[in-house]
Amino acid sequence: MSDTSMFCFQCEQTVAGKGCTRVGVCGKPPEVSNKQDELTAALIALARASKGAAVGGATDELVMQGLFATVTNVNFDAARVDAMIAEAQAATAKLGGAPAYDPQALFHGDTDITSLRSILLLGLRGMAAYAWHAHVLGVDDPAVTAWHYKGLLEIGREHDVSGWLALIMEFGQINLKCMEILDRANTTAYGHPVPTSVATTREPGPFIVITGHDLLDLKQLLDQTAGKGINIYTHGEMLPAHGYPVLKQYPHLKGNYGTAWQNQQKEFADLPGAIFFTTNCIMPPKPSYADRVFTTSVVGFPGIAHVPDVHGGVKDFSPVIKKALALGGWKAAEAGTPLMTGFARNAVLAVADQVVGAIKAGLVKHIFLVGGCDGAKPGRNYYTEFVEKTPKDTLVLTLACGKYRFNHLDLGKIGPFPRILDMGQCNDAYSAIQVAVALAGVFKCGVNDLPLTLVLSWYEQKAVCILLTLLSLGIKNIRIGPSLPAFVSPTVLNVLVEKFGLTPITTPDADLAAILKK
Ligand code: SF4
Ligand code: SF3
Repeated sequence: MSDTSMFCFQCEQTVAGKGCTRVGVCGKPPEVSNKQDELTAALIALARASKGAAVGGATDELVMQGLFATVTNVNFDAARVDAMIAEAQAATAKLGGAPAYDPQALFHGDTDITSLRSILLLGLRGMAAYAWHAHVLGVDDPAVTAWHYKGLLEIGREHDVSGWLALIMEFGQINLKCMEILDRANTTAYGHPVPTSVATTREPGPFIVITGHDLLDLKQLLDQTAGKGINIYTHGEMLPAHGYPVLKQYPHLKGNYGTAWQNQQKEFADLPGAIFFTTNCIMPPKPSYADRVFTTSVVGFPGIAHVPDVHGGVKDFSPVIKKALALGGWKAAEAGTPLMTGFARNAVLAVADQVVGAIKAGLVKHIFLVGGCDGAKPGRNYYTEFVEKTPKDTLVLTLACGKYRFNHLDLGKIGPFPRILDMGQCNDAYSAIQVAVALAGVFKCGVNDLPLTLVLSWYEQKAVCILLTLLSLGIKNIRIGPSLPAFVSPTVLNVLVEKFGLTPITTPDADLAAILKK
């Protein structure tokens, strides 16, 4: 690849639904895109050197972070990617070396094989993010850690279609385990989420907006800002943090500001507070607020201040705090309508008998899980309209940043439940799976026989790994939008449609009619 050309088709907003070849729609320049491919190739060589087994210690961390750094809207900093390539090469040499992998081979070649290889690689990138979140809380699973290496090793090998499909299904099961350890890590550290009303009122005074998915960063920031007259507001995927008992006890965790990631350039313009990105999704910061943006962990953007990791310790947030104090915050209060969150598996299963009773009594005729990523495309209004049009005797479970399309709607209640139940971040897809499995247990049927339909929105690679987990569990007839992934070839799509009944979304009216007539 020359310095001016690139190839990336890993997210939903890719150019013309085919691939970004000059510059990413996300803002990723060719230099960074090509370096990310080089990093992936260097990690494949490392996995070859380790023969697909986990090496341990800092090398495991490098593998997780190296994959996580290539997720959409995580790292735009070529120097940081270069440093990770050098680390991967050094780790490979330490293991005695291995044949190099050609980065050009990643996304080129036979269309169907490239599609299957990409599905596995992109899923693996998503899982690495979840594994990292569990790891920073001290929770690892040897099988999950090892599968990062195994996946990379296999991506560097030749397989036929059935070989790739078998690997993809095996990966789906490993990712389920990964999501289980993350759920355990979060609930052990912060307690089980409880239903919580989150204020969106702005209060006068200095503040920090924290976004992304990392709850440990939030906890450390809350500790370091306690008693300093600084308010903390969540943004994007950090909203569900308010439901955790350990986090919600901090009085200066004031509420939520803004909506999903794609609105950040508008919502952060001239914001009189510091903005802290713990993970994706970062967009190129505009000059009106770039001086108050901070990143940490694998997130990076050239010229943007970075809070370094402290291995197993406490990060130093003093530059963020200093910036928030200097900016002074909002001058006056501004009222907002509260949002509900905290309906994770423990909260829902605690009232499982009431949910089951409501289904048996015909008060709840159907449950929809409308979850996934948000994004900028106009077609995403589908999800707002879909939820608005769900009949009054149905419940809507939701998770991840796609919820901002409808979490402000008041759809009323069924008995004690609001009709929209926010189960958490995309990380909490495990909660939704557990609820579905528990309901199937009560009704003595399979998940596919429940009055439950999954209507998913995807954008980046974490959604890919969750989808693969759902498929590996045999969950059928999932509806997916707003458009189909560019990396799924027509032949592979046919397999997914035939085997799993995966269905692209059409219109809310047509889809609701089709779902409810069953
Ligand atoms: Fe394009 Fe998405 Fe890749 Fe960015 S991450 S370069 S928008 S496909
Ligand atoms: Fe959102 Fe980026 Fe995927 Fe965690 S924050 S769901 S898009």
